[in-house]
Amino acid sequence: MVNITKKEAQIITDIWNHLDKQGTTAHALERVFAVYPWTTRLFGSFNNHFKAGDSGVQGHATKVAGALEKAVHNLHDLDKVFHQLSEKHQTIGVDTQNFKLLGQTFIVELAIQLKGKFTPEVHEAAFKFFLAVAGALSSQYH
Ligand code: HNI
Repeated sequence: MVNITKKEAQIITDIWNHLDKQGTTAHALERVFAVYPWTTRLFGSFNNHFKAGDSGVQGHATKVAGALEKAVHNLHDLDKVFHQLSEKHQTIGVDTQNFKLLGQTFIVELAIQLKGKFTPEVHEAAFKFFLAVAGALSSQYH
């Protein structure tokens, strides 16, 4: 269980509210597909089009960003919020390690966008957020 402090929750909410959610998520996906090519394995329907602007990636970014939006608003109840989504990912056959990889590339996108505002505190808060999300998405795997 990740303990997100009140201050960290505030930072996470602040960043999220000011973010280009769709664009950032699409770029984080492009990056995860490029840096960890095995993550493309379950996206055969994308026909090898893994750039942020490609329609498959855009469509998936909408779904992922929608789920992250829910997470930001339920930081202390993530296992419950992601119960079904965790089951779904297990059924599809997504390796739980991949959740952490996407968290990493999302943080890279945040660093690029926030520039001077990307402080160690922001990094830490974002890191804990994605650790909590990955934990919740893994919670129903057995
Ligand atoms: Ni993920 C479907 C959310 C990481 C592979 N994923 C979804 C859906 C949501 C979602 C929402 C749609 C569910 C539905 O239709 O009922 N995925 C998230 C979130 C993260 C994440 C919040 C992490 C932050 N998913 C990943 C990763 C992979 C992944 C890292 C693989 C590398 N997801 C899938 C696949 C599907 C999927 C495959 C089914 C295809 C699709 O597009 O719906």
